[in-house]
This record gives sequence, C-alpha cells and structure tokens, in this order.
Amino acid sequence: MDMKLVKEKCGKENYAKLEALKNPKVMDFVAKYAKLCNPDSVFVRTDSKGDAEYIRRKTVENGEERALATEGHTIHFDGYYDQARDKANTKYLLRPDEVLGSDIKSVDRDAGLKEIHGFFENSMAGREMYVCFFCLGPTDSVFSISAVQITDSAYVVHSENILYRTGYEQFKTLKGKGGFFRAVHTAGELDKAVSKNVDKRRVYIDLEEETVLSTNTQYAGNTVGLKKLSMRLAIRRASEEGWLTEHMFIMGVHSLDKKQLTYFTGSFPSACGKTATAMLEGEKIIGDDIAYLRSINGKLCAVNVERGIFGIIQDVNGENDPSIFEALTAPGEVIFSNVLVGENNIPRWLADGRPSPSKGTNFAGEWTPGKKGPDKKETPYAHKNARYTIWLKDLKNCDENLENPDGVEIGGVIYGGRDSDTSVPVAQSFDWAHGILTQGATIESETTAATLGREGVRTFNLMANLDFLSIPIGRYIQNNLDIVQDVKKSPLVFHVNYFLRGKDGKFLNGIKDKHVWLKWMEMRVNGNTDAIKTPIGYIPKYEDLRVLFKEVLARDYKIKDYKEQFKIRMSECIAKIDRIKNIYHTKVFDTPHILIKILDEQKKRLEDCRKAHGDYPEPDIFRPG
Ligand code: SPV
Ligand code: MN
Repeated sequence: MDMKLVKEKCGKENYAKLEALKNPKVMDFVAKYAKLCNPDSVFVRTDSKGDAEYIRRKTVENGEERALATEGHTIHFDGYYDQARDKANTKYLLRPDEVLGSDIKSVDRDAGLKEIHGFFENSMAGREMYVCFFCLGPTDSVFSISAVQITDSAYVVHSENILYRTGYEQFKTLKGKGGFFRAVHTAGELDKAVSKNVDKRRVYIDLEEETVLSTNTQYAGNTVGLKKLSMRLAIRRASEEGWLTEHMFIMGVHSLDKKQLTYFTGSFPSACGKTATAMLEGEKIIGDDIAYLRSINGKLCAVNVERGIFGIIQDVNGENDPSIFEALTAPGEVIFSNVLVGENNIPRWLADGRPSPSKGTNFAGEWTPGKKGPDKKETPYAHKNARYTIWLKDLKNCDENLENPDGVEIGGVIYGGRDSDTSVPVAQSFDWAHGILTQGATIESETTAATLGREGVRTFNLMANLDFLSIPIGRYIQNNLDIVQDVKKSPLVFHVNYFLRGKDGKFLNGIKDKHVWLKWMEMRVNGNTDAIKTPIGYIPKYEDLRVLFKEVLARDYKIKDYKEQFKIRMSECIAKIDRIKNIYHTKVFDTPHILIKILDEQKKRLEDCRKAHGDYPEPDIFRPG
C-alpha cells in the first residue's frame, strides 16, 4: 500500500497517531480510501479532548452545523430529500452463491463495490478526511467491538463522539490484529453544505470484510457508520459467535416501593415509543436503540452499544418527556437536526408544547406558514423525523451501569409495534419460546416517518429488526430461541401496544399509560402478582391496574376502559396469524418448524374460544392462571 501518500496527506502529527497503533490492517484501510477518495488532508482522531474539540470546530467551519442560542447547542440540516433512512438503497454486497432471503435487499458484491467505489473516487478532493477510532459497547468488556470510521463529514464524527465510546486506546490492545468494523462515508457533491446527488445515495454493507460504505447522503441513519450500519455487521458476527444484536432499549424499572430495580430490554420499530419508554420519569435508562445480549454465567446480560441518543424530537415536551425536554433546553452538548431555527436562534420542533412559530429557517430554507418545498408540498416548520443527539450521561435518569463492562441482567423483554386494532395494550407470553415466536417474530407495525416512503402501511417487522438483518430470518429466530439455553431463569417476554384505537378512531390509551404497563411487568418478573390466562398469553387483572394507575399516574382507572382495552379481539388476532404464516410460508426459506407449530396452536386456542364466547370476549371470562 502507498504509505507515502498517507504520510503526505496526514502530516507528521496525524501520521504519528496512526503509527502508534502498530496495526498494518488499519494502515492498509486508511491508505486504500485515502488514495481512492483523494482528500487534501487526513485528520486522525484519538481519544483526546483536544481532538474532539477540533471536530466540533470543524463542523461549524465546514458549514455542517451552526451554533444556536444556548451554549453547546448546534443545528445540522440534511437535504430536503435526505431526511430518513433510505431502505431502498441500503443493500448487502453478496457473492453470487450467498442468499439472505427475499425480504433482505442485496446487490452482487463485485458490481456493488465497483459502483460505490466509483462514487468515492476523488469525492474528498478539497476536503479533509477524518479517521476516527471508536468502541461499540463499553470498553474493556467481552461485549466490546473496535470500529474505525472514515468520513469527510465532521457532523458524522461529532455525532459519533456523542453516541459512541472513544476507541483509539482500545485499538492498541488489538496488537496489530484485525477483527474491527470499518465504515467509510463521503457526503458526495455538496450544495449549500448538503449532499446534492441523492439519486446516487448508496448504503452498502460488506459482511465479508465487515465494512460499511455510504455516499451522497448526510442523514445520520445512513451515514453514522457505527449505528444501524455496524448493527448489521454485529448481527452477523453475533450469529456466528452465539450472542445477539438487537434493536432494543435497555432500562431499569423500580418496584413500587423503590427497593428493587429490574432491567428490561424492548424492541419497537422506529418512531413507536421506544425512546419514550426507556425515558419514563422516575425510572433508569441505559440505552434507547441497540443492545448486545449474551448469556453469561447462567444470566442473560445486555449492554448498550452506544453512550448517547439519536432520538426523534417530535412530541418531546415538558409534559410528555420532561427529562429529555430538560436536556434539550439546558446548556450542554446537543446537536439538533432538521428542526426549525426560530426567533432568537431557538430551536423549535413539532408538538414541543409551545405556541407555533411564525417564521424561521428549516430543512427547506426560510420558512413561514404555508411555505412550499421543492416538491411543491407544504413543509411543516420542522421535519417529522427531526432529531436530537445527546449524551446519556447528561440525563438525570441515566443508570449507573451504563459503562459496566459486564452489562446488566435482563429480567424482561418487551416487543411492541404500531397496531391500531389487534393486540391488547400489554400481555405476557406463556414462556420464552411463546414470546419470541408469537410476540417478537410476528411484529407488524404501521410505517412511520423514520424511513422514506408512505406512512401508515401495516408492515411485517420481526423483532423490529427486519431492516437490519444480515442473516436469514429463520436462523435469526432460532438464535433468539437458543440464547436462553444456559440461562437459569429466562426473562419473561411481554408484548405492548400503545396505539390501539376505539371505533371512533381515538387512541384507547393515554401517552403515559405505558408507565403502568411497565410497573405491571416489573411485578410479574418479581413474582408479585398473578395474571389472567387468555389464548394469547397472560393479561393483567383489573385490580392490579386500578392500583397501579392510582399509584403511578394518580388516576382512577375505570373497569369500562379496562374491558374495552383488554377484550381479546379474536378475529383480528386470527387474521394476523394467517397474515404472518403466509409471510413465513412464502418469503422465508428457513422458517423454524416450531414457529408454525406455536402459531397454529395459538390459532386453535383463539378459534375454540371464539366458538364459546364470541368475537370480543372481555377479560372476566378468563381465569387467573
Ligand atoms: C431508527 O430509525 O430506528 C433510529 C434512527 O434509531 S436511525 O439512525 O435512522 O436508524
Ligand atoms: Mn432505531
């Protein structure tokens, strides 16, 4: 490899930083992309505060971020057509004989590499290339994975500095070996600091080299190589090594008497209340998006892959999410993206609990009410997928185990989705396999603004992880079943639905009711109450919820509401099983037999029950089990 070129572009100081790693694999990687992308210079980021500061300065100098009124706050805009994950152009690079399944997008490896490397060529001319070292998961842990990011976007590095642990020193412990994830991103041609050629936007994942490549985009979900891109690599690696990478939050829930803290993980598709759950007032957060899970000494343990949050800002207000709202309005390091910069340089977002603004600057330029975007559609003052990037440690409810290299023991796993008419607000599965198969592997959710495309379409999304799967679906399900093989007490598995609607189309639950469901789950995990056995699993007794609503939300929970929310919707549940079975029959080539068996058993229970009790039996026909 051409080290002379790297030396030249790095200059003495940056080259010394690379050399100190004593890792030829890193050198080769940097040399390859320095040659191809041809930046003017290369900056190497170590774990030092000075290097982080340098990047922060660059974001402003490059015009990628601007300072806002509050100290530490900046705004970043993505292009008008670059406001979410691009599922259509995110693909695995596969050799001709490799198969992942029809629901997982792929492109021929050689052709894909040629195409994206073509886009990379000279793409950094006139710019600086940033070479940055991070660690996924806590450092010095069995969970740690070293990762290196190359990009020409200081915003990407700035985001990663908040979201991931620094990993330069950890790279030295590799002692020259590989085994690290690699990410390369170039923003491509720019127009007013945003990627111009979105038609050439590509996000390619090379499982073979554990490398992710993206170009002509800036939206963090497509560019931050350590987030969903590395998550795809980690799913593959986990499958090979016998652990799990999941699209899950990790949180601690206190018992009512506050004496005990029980940890839960939860999988929800994007924009379905995942962060809001993990952030519930009075509870503890470890992570809101990606978890690694391992069976260790008879326990199922999890860590947060990240140390920050890249969260959806719409609906964050003092009433719904006081902790986040506080972090977003107090001085501290926050990157806002695609919100409105309103009067006095104050960021404004949809449903922020303040009167609507009348002017400002947003992702489409100068904004006033009625303003149309380049597609002639009226633009809201802030984008629905506008986001904030913050440090977890800046939140007052951040749990002390965030950096624990051993992770935390998981007591319960929660699956959820956006479902207006089928599932009850909360249910517990009969056992681990029943939960994985009927609650996790059957998630359907109505699409949201977190991905490009139409909203509100009911979409299959097993474990809320379909977008990120890098292994065949059947194998992934089997891995989930197997993870508890050596676990002494399997976590309980739950399903929640925050989006159930009544006949009038109105939501049946308030936004805060989820707190009650969590407290009920905590009671179940610790064996503090029994529950009602139905064909789909256990549901709460009215009595328990009445007490919990009073204790947690100071509200009277009416029996009428309970009956409406927790009646079992027989026909809808059966129809869902039929839809899901059809998917597994037609689209998945390696469905585990047990999945169909368990779904058939559930269908039979529902049909028998429907015969005896009609279409919408209320909870009181069932018995405690
Ligand atoms: C999600 O969409 O699930 C996110 C944000 O967490 S992104 O980084 O876009 O994946
Ligand atoms: Mn996510």
